[in-house]
Amino acid sequence: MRTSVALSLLGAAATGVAAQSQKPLPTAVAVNNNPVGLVAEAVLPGNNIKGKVVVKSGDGGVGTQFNIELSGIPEDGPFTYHIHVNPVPENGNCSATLAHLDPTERGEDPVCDKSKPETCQVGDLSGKYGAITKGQTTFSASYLDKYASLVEGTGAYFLNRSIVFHYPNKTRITCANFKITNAGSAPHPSESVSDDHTVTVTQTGPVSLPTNGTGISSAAPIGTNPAQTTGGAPSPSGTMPVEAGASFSTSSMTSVVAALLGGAMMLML
Ligand SMILES: *[C@@H]1O[C@H](CO)[C@@H](O)[C@H](O)[C@H]1NC(C)=O
Ligand SMILES: *[C@@H]1O[C@H](CO)[C@@H](O)[C@H](O)[C@H]1NC(C)=O
Ligand SMILES: *[C@@H]1O[C@H](CO)[C@@H](O)[C@H](O)[C@H]1NC(C)=O
Ligand SMILES: [Cu+2]
Repeated sequence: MRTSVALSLLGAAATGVAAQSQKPLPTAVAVNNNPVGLVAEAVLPGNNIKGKVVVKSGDGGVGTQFNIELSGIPEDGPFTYHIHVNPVPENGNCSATLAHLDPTERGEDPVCDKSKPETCQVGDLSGKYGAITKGQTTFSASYLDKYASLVEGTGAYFLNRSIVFHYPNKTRITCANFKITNAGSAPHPSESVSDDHTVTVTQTGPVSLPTNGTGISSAAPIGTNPAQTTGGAPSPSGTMPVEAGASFSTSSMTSVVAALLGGAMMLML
C-alpha cells in the first residue's frame, strides 16, 4: 500500500521532470567585446584548497579564458565551483556571496547539460566544464567560456563578484573575489571569432581512495599526494583532455532518479 503510494508519487515527480525538461531554457548571450588584454584573478585564502583562478579576455575580446590551478584539495569530493552573485565580505563569509551568477534566470533545475553550455547558469563553471573529481589533490583546468562577461555594466559581468567552491553536500569550502591585475583596452570587434571548444582538465593523485582503513587524515600536509603517505608509488600525473561537447545527460538522469528514489524511500519509512 505504502509502496504504491510511493510509486505513484514517483511517477508524478518523473512526469514533472519530463515536462520541465521539455520547456526551452533561456540561452546566454555570447560575449565578443571583452576588453582586450584584461587579466584578473581570484586567489583563494588557502585555509584548505589553495590556488587561484586567472581570467583573461579571449583573443580579440571573444569570450573569457579561465585558467585554474589548485592544490591541497581535501579527499571528500567531488567538488563543484561557481561564480556567485556577490563578492565575499571582509570576514570571508562564503555564504554572503548568495546564489550563482544567473543573468538568464534559468535557475538550478534541470541540471546543466555541458553539451549546451549556453543553456546553463552563466556562473555554473563546474556544470559546464566539469567538477573537481574525488580523490585528486591537485586540479588544473583551462577553458574558454563565451558567456561570462568582462564588460562592466552587463548582467553577466563578474569581476565585481566571487568564485565559490563546494563540498558534495553544497557546503561552501572556500571562496575569493576577483581582482583586476591588468586593465584591458577597447576590443576590436571585427576580429574573427575563434571557435575553440577544447577544454583541458588535469588532475593528479590517486583516482580511488584507499580502502584498507588507512584513510588519509585531513591533517595531512596540504598539497601532498596521499599515495606517498600510504606507501604506494606516486601516481603519474594524468592529463585528460575533455571535449566541451561531451554529454553528461545519462549521469544527470541517474542522479535525478536516485534523488526521486531517495524521496520515495523516505516516504515509505
Ligand atoms: C554569513 O552570511 C550569511 C548570509 O548572509 C549569514 O546568514 C551568516 O550569519 C553569516 N555568518 C557569519 C559568521 O557572519
Ligand atoms: C556587478 O556589476 C554589474 C554590472 O556592472 C551590476 O549589474 C551588479 O549589480 C554588480 N554587482 C555587485 C555585487 O556589485
Ligand atoms: C558537508 O560536508 C563536509 C565535508 O564532508 C562536512 O565537514 C560538513 O559538516 C557537511 N555539512 C553538512 C551541513 O552536512
Ligand atoms: Cu556555488
